[in-house]
Amino acid sequence: MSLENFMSFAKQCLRPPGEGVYTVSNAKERKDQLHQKLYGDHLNVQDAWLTSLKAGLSSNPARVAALGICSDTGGGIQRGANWGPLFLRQAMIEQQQWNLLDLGDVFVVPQVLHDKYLNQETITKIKKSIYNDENSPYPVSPLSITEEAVRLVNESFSQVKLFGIGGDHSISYSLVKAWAQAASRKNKKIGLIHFDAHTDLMIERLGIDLCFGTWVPPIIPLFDSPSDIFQIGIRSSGQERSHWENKFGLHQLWAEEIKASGLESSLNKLDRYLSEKNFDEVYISFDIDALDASYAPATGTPEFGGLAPHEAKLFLEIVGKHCKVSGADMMELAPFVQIFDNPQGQWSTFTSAASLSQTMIELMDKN
Ligand SMILES: [Mn+2]
Repeated sequence: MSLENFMSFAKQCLRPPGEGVYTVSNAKERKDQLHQKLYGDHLNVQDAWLTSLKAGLSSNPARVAALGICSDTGGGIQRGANWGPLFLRQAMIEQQQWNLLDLGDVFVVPQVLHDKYLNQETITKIKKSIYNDENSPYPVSPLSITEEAVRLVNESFSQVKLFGIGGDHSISYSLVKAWAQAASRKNKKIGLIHFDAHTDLMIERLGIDLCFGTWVPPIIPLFDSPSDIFQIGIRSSGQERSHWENKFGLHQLWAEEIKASGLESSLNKLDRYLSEKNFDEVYISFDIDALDASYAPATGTPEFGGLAPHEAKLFLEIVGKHCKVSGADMMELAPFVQIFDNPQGQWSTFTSAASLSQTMIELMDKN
């Protein structure tokens, strides 16, 4: 029954991989290329996707499943992260690293973010347009649909761990929220390891409390203690580290501290933190701007002075050494953003993101 529930949700709210960005003729070649790689010469992509989805979800072995969320409505400096899921899949396929169960993409109406910001009239109109049913029980905005997707997967397929691909970082609000609620129902002691150049700790930005800069505060109460959240790579902030740590009670390791005290001692710091915390399960949220802008310029707010990909990988491995990683995401990949004059920017961003995603998926697969 719950497989049927999920399949009807998928038919309404999800689309085949790469199809979450609504286009009629644009990007057709790129989407076709991905479908050819995933489903061979299948003429009907929708059928091929639903068949593989059903088979994947009804088989028992534990596995990692990918969910693309092609929304950049919660972003705001440079948009374009809606193309992240399609491009990351392609990069990982090129590196022969795509052997996940692919749930597909959340179907995104690009002008809406979360259902709580919409009036009833708008919700009804969107339901009529995208579900052909103004009384549909499903939500209509990307963050709300994402939350429902994670909830349904956790409820019915406990063998599946979700890897989310963004999209702007507001999506992690939904991913982490639904993951944390599922874990706390099982009485698990949970932690969040968050890689980012920015703290994402604003209470509101221009009055919006769920966006790329504000998604962390609303998820803090879902942890036993704010100190169960550890942020790595912070460097672009109007406030000092002590301001954030005192205000919120979480831990931060800034990029300049990593440079000043050396990689070894910074890795040890995370190592000690994780041994003391002894989490049952952790979630890793990775904003690609945690990497230095020379490696990852194709993102909404690239920042210099950040981590090199191999340094980020070492931090991830420390997490995997201590903890069961039961959820993860890769966020803020914006292939068409070109802020700096760097012709290799798109390539290096996606090569780095693909290999770090692969590391996170391996950690999730491991236990
Ligand atoms: Mn972020």
